[in-house]
Amino acid sequence: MERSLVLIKPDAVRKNLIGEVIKRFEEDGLRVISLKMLWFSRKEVQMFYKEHEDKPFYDALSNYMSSGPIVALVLGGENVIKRTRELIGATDPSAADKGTIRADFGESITVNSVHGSANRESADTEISFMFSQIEIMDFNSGIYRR
Ligand code: IDP
Ligand code: MG
Repeated sequence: MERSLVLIKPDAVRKNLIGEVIKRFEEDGLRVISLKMLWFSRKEVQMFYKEHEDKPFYDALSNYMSSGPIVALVLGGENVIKRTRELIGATDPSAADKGTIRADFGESITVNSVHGSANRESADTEISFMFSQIEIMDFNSGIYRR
């Protein structure tokens, strides 16, 4: 079954939205198969977002993502990557569809509350960066059947 890496970013943690964000994924039928809280150093943010190292926003992104604690989740489910990105909404909250997490809570194109993996390859890389294998539940085990 497909997996995605989600980060509840520092602004959302600061605004007390951890439960609200997780609720949106759970209500869509997606499953939390791992979860933890941590505080990225700038260097760790830069490793996580290495694909953006040449972008003009890399420095601002590094500052923002290391400004406070985040919550990292692994979600499992059918089409979880696409469904998660739909629930999160477009990168720029002002352009995101009504009812998406970023439209409801994002503050700017940088401070946009949540990260979701873009594709399977990124999901695998990001999950391995954030979690060890024994921290991730087996989505195919019986406990995840409804
Ligand atoms: P995504 O999070 O929607 O996949 P990406 O293009 O992968 O968007 O960018 C990663 C993160 O970098 C965004 O979520 C946002 O926090 C920040 N970011 C992206 N584009 C811009 C921009 O044009 N200006 C400032 N910050 C940006
Ligand atoms: Mg991205």
